[in-house]
Amino acid sequence: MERLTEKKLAHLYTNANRIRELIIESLLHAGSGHSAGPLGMADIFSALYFHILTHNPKDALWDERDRVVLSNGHICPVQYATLALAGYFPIKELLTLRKIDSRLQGHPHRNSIPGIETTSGPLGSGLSQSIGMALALSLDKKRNRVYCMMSDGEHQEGNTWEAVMFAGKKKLSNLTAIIDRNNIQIDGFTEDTMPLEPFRKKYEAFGWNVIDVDGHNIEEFIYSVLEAQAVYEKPTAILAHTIPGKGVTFMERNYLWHGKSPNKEEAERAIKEIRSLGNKISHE
Ligand SMILES: Cc1ncc(C[n+]2csc(CCOP(=O)(O)OP(=O)(O)O)c2C)c(N)n1
Ligand SMILES: [Mg+2]
Repeated sequence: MERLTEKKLAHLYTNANRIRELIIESLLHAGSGHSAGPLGMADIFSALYFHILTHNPKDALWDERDRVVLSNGHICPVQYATLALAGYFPIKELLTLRKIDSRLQGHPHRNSIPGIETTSGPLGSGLSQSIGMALALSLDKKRNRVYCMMSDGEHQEGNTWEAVMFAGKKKLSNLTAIIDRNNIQIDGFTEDTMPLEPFRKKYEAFGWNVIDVDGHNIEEFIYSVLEAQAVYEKPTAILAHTIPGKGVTFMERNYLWHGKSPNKEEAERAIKEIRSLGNKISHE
């Protein structure tokens, strides 16, 4: 990973807000879809694709690439926007989100567009898939790393915990789970629906290294990934504390925006607000 300069950091925040704008535009054109999760993960996706990952947008299946598995497939508008901005496919294609015959379906399809490693949507499968990749890469003595993007809500799926247990046993240090700890799920707060706390202790009990970070502090997030890379004999879970809907005040922390897209007036207000952020540090 290259050194993180002030200039690069500002660039990562600018890209995060550009990603937010693209999310809103694509959701407006789609007329349906998920707003809160994608907006909340924009800073992390910017940090990943524009600083952390070893990847090549012109050669998506490059053997040396790191793998990003989007286990919580419903937040794909953030991955689509990031992939387009990084040059995997044309930005204008984002306006085809959720249209019939589009490559950008409401939940990602592996063979549709470059940069998507797995088909997802049914929650709770991504960690097992990531483990398969991480185990195969380590058996082949490859240096590629696997990043599994997960949500807090999908930890209510039992098979997620089978995967957590297996990765701990196998000491998969090339695997990093990045968990969107935004405290919301489809119809309420996680702790009201099915409590996950003590979240950190559960992962630790299964043999994982756990790091809590502010998911809107890109610098802090990048350092947590560097720590994960330095830890041997344990997989790492980064508990990224995020604000659902981050960047659009009227969506922030409101679970009703979990699976709702903005109308024209809401989208205009949202884009105006996001543009006013520029490269301002998101967590300030
Ligand atoms: C196996 C499975 N069960 C149910 C759903 C329906 N579903 C889609 S998103 C979601 C909420 C999960 O919580 P989380 O991912 O934390 O939501 P977010 O933070 O993105 O709002 C549910 C229940 C699903 N996609 N897969
Ligand atoms: Mg959630």
